[in-house]
Amino acid sequence: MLASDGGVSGLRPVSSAADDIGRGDPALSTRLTALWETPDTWVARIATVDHKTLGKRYVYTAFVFFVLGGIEALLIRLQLARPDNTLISPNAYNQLMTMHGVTMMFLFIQPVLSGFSFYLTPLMIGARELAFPRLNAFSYYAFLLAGVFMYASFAIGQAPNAGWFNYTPLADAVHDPGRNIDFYVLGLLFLGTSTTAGAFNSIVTILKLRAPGMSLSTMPLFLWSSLTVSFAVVFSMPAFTVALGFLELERQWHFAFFDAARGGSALLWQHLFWVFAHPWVYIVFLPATGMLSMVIPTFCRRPITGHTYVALSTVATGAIGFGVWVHHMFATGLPQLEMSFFGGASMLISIPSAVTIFAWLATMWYGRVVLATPMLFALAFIVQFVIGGVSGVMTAAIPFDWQATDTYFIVAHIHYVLLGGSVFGLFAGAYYWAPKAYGHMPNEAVSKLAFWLMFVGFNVGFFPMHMSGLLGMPRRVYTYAASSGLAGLNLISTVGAYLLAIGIAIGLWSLYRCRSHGPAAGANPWGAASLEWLTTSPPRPFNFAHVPLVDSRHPLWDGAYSVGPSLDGARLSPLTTAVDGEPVAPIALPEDNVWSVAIAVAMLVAFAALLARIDVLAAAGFVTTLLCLARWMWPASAHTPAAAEA
Ligand code: HEM
Ligand SMILES: [Cu+2]
Repeated sequence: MLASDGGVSGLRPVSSAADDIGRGDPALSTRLTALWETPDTWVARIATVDHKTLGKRYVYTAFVFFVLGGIEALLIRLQLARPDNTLISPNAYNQLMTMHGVTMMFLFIQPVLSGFSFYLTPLMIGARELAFPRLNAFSYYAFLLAGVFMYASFAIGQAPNAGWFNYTPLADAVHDPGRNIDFYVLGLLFLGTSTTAGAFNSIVTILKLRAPGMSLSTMPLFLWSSLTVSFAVVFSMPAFTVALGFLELERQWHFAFFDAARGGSALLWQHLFWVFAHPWVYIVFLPATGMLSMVIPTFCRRPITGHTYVALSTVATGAIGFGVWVHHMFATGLPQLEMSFFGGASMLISIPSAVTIFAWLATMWYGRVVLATPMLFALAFIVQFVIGGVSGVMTAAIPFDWQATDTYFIVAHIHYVLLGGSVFGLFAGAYYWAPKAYGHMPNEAVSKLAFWLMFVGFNVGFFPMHMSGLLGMPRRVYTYAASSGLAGLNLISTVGAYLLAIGIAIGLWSLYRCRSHGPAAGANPWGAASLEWLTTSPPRPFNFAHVPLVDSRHPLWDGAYSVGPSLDGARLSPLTTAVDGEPVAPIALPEDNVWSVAIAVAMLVAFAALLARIDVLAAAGFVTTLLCLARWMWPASAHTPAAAEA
């Protein structure tokens, strides 16, 4: 598609053959559609395992949680706009502040990035589905129901209230006797099953379902991020699961894991939590860098500089991320020598991130930058992430951390990384891939307005928090005294937050609108290089009519792909070797089914019963879960496809 179609000047597809695959053969299209399409009925829609449908559902659901978390943030900022404000009670403030953090970290940013990855991965690797489509459906429903479960806490006025990291002894049954913490613990245990299942799904898909010829060294960088964070989930989640399990055992059945008076250790929670949660910070950040590594080369019209180093840096960040957790515990009185190692490791980890940033800068330096909306978000990401990185390295210095910890300096730091970084990267990706998913271009003028409001609002809102923090404004307090001299900075922060919120609202609206409005996008509106731009926009139910065979990091720029077999005898996708992408055989993928949903519902019943302390019902829920699982795994003899014709 030429630039004039998309309204973005300066972009031209390099390969004009881009959207030709499978167009010439309508009979083939019909055959494949019959195999892969989900019928248009309610039951079928619930039972669907289509990665594009589920990926979009993931993203929409996560954005609903983003809006909820955003409303909580706006209430917090309203309360803090003036000193000695009485709008929100201390008790309500604790719940809003905790649910804001929990929502943003667990119900929004990780699921939304996963949703993108479930939608995009098969398209990027030339496959027809994820490796485990039914597991993907389970992941989605478990995520949805775990989120609903946690939000149900507001209905009885007992939302989690001990901060997103839920420290003991504050969170034990003595100090927090309501159901608040049980919602946190049981909800996150439930959600963890979804996250873990999704991680295994990504790992196997990326390693085994790549198009023939796509080796690890030629696969797109976004997939290196997905692969890295999926491994990080697999290795970090168990620590959190153990911590949550211990806490619930202590709260309900009087075990003594964290109670110092009975021989437990309150710090045990902090260790287990941060062994998980520091990697989590990368789990919710690296996918956004992966998105940038796709966006930047496209809008610089050249391959990324140092592809291999960016891939290695991603893996290195994921790995070193497991060795820095104690930097969250510098103020707990651990031995000096031990802490200094963690301080050093925390500084070290900035090196791979710097490598990635320099690779992007070099790409821009040698390329011809086109300032379309995705690229603007990418540039803002770089600026804001560098600021967040600098404040991060500052807090890795232990004496500085002692001054800054538990102040708004930290609130500024985390938002520069997670909002200025992850969320801006996410918007870069959303504007970049929306034309693929919807087939229409977003309105450039409205998108740019959204960008500038977000950029200005974010920096006006959050930069002053560095100052208010250094001046002594503690985090997690519901108000401050007029005499503290913090009123001016807080008012500025509140104004910025509301500007940011307006920008986000306009941005989300403009993205949603291009579902049905705007110029047609065509297969490859940005003239991008990777395989997802080879198929139609929006992609058909079977993604690719013919298996693409690839031989390059930039197949659409080099024209280095060819048309493989159509595999139209059953639901088939090619299986390849993990490293080189040598073809093995086509594999058959499962049909739509309702058991994934049934399992998620049975688990919801079990967790709700644990919360309500109805042990018999909880046991029944878990047994039903196992029965549904057995039914799910039962071999479907009638449908086993005959040996696939290659
Ligand atoms: C929509 C714009 C946002 C605004 C205006 C905002 C505002 C705030 C404020 C004022 C606090 C401090 C509350 C306190 O310490 O009393 C806070 C805490 C926090 N925010 Fe945000 N935030 C926003 C978006 C995000 C996003 C996108 C994320 C993560 C992806 C995030 C993650 C957190 C976390 C983890 C905390 C710490 C909660 C705790 O102390 O337990 N926020 N936010
Ligand atoms: Cu950390």
